[in-house]
Amino acid sequence: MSSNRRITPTKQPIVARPNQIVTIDRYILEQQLIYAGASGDLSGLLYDIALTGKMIAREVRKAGLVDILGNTGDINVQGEEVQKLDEYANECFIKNFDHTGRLWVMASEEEDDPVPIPEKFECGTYVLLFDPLDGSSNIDANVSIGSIFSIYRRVTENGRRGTLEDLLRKGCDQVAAGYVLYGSSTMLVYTTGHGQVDGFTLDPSIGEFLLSHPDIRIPEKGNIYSCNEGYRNLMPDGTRRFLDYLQEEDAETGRPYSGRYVGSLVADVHRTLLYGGIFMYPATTRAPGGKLRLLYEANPMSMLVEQAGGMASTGKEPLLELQATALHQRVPLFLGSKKDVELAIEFENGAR
Ligand code: FDP
Repeated sequence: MSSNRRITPTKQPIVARPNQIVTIDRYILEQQLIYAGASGDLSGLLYDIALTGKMIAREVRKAGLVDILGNTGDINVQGEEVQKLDEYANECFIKNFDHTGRLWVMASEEEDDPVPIPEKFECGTYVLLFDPLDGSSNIDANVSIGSIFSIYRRVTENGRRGTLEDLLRKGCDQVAAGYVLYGSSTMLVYTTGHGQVDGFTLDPSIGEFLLSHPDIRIPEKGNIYSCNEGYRNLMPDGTRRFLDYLQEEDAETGRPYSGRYVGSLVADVHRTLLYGGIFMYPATTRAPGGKLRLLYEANPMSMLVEQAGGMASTGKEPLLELQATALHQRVPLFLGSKKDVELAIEFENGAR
């Protein structure tokens, strides 16, 4: 059987009832049981994401103590070298996934080249791309940051290891995507498609992610826009006119919209998923291809938003239809409530 197959559910997904405690392990297992013929490998990958998120969260929570616990390069009280958080997060992903036998190849936002599975370990049929610590310029100010992941089935079958061909894909081929948000609490939000997006909050006292946001649906229209307006003069005409439109007063269409921009993609997308509205990082004269990375940021976030009922676009075309041509390719990104993104596209294309 081709490893690029899609398994369709044979039963209805479980929906947690209020006051029920559902751990992520139980949830993943029960979701797997509704897919007859599922190998369990995708479930295994999701367990490993949860573990990796907990390990990174533990270190992120200590970030402000750096002057007490030691600076990067110092030897800490356990005799270990103190690492930069983004390096730690990157290593954590690689070490937690390279030996599982579930992956064919990996790629990290922190690494120039694909990350192969070492010869000494078994390979699997899945492909993992990740941004181990996104928004890292915010760490020292104690602002929310996150890890983002994207999972595909492999396309090459031959040889012992995956290649670039397995990694350079369209976002619509993803089989799962999600993020871990290190905010006022730690949350894991993921989708495996089928129109279902679920959020889990880490209860640090028991070390478990508990289902806290089952079946997240993004409002069809919101009243918040999220964008770095510092670059307004560098943006295309259409984007500037769209911003003007959002700021005009018109009670009937709920304008003006409120502005919210953390500058940390995971935090901005998380708010957009829950409250609706639009997040945009358009092309600018300084970054004509956009700033955000297609494979590590835009694709996984777009899959989540679309599975929650929203929409994602480059401003010109559906984001998830874009064929990647380079590992660290950048892309303009507009995502959020369907009606708000549709409107943005009209402005981008000069129809308004
Ligand atoms: P950062 O530079 O802090 O790592 O792509 C990374 C990212 O943050 C995103 O998390 C964030 O949405 C964006 O860049 C912020 O870019 P600007 O500072 O240009 O607004």
